[in-house]
Order: sequence, then C-alpha cells, then structure tokens
Amino acid sequence: MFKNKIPHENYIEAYVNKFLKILSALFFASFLIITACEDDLPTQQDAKELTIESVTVSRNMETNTLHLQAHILPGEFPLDSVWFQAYQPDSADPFIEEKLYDDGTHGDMIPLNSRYSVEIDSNFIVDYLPPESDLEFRFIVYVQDISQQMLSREQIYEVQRNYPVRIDTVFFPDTVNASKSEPILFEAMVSDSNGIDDISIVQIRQTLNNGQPDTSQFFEMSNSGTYGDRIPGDNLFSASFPTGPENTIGPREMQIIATDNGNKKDTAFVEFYIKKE
Ligand SMILES: [Ca+2]
Ligand SMILES: [Ca+2]
Repeated sequence: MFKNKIPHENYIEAYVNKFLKILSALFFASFLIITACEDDLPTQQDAKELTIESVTVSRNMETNTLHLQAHILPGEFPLDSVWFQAYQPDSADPFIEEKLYDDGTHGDMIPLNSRYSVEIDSNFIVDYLPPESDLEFRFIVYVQDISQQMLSREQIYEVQRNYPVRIDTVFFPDTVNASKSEPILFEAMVSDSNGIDDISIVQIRQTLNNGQPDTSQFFEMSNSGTYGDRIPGDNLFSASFPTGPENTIGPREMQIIATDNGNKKDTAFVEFYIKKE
C-alpha cells in the first residue's frame, strides 16, 4: 500500500507548489486591489502637473493686514515666479500687483514648503467700511514656470455689510424704593447680525427727572461680568445705580444707546418710578 504514502521529495515538492500557489494568489489579489485603487490615487503624470492647489485670504484685525497664501504644486519644471493681482469691488483694473514669497519672509511661515505668502496692508478695506452691502475683493494668483507655462486661480475675499445693532429688550424694575437705598439695575439685551464683537459700546443716561429734562452724563453699560453684569460676553449689557433718601419721589426716564463698530446706533427709552416707603 504505497499509494497513500508520498515519498519525501514529492512531499516537499507538493508543499512548495502549494506555497507558490498561495503566494501567486496573494500577488494576484494585491494586483487587483492596486488596480482597483488606481483611479483614486494620483498617477505619476498628475503629480507632475503644475497646479495651484489652493488660494486663501485671511484678515488679521489686530495688525490690519490681509494674509494671502497660495499652495502651489510644481510640475516638471522649476517655478519662475509667483505673483498676484487684487481688484477693488468696483474696478476692472488691479490696484495691487505684487510677488508672493516662499522664503520665510512677507508673512510666509515656513520657507520652501510650496506655500507662497504675502501680507498686504488692509487699509484699502477700511475706506469701504461700514459697507451698506456685501463687498467682494477679487484676488488672482499667477504662477509661471521656466518653460513659460502659466496658471492662475481666483479667490474672492468678502467683506460682509454692516447690519444694524439692535436693542431688543431692556429689563428693569418698574419701581425702586429710595428709603431702603435699593439699587436699580438695567439690563439691555443687544444684538447685531455681524456678531457680538461688532457691538462697540452700550451707554445709558437719565433724560427726564420728574418730567424735567436732565441730560446728565452717559455711563457705559458693562458686559464684563462686573458692575452688576451677570455673564461676561453675552448679549446682556448691565448698569446699576444706587438710590438713597436724598432722591425725590417721582418718575424717571432713561435713554440707552447701542453703537456698533460701523457707528450704527439704536436707541431705547425706559421709565421707572422712585418711591419712598
Ligand atoms: Ca453691525
Ligand atoms: Ca453680560
């Protein structure tokens, strides 16, 4: 009964054959996987194409500058120059034309990383503020390699119009008891569609004392979590005033004025009564 007994050499051969079969099956499988992925992966050819991958424009309000950055993928040939043109919203001619840098200067963070930058004084935007409608500044980045191949890419930088600031509600007590030296707290809920940061100041003053005009000084309403303000940085601006036995009884009128960074204003008047009991 030698039939089932495999000679030693044959056994090794069979084992090797089996191993090779598995190996080739694995190779074939990985070939299929690679072939399947090929459409998603950039080919060597694509990677060599000169490309402007992205252009971004961001504004630094503290330094009053615009930072323009272009991510450029070089092609077959080295780059010769990278520059940009900027257009005002109402003009067909560029008002700035300058180089972009990839050498760690002009706002470029990391030299030689294919991200080209320039910093532009953003005073030209201030001329337009506060705009009554949205403004679009057009930036076009150009790149040219030494074979004279040229590319460009446009990016719009939008300055949002200034929406009006609004005093939505004022919270205050109708009556305050001066005999008990009760303080009176005013809380104005103020909003602005440009965001809370666009509210520059909220002020309050007394305008009528027992029917008599009394345009005393303005006080700034606090949004810093102090002077009676409960939560800093929210939409509630607060002011607290003391009362005392020296106050006469009768009605008072207060005026509240909210102002935004574009000098838009909203005004509210409120009345309360001083009693002594
Ligand atoms: Ca506003
Ligand atoms: Ca507050």
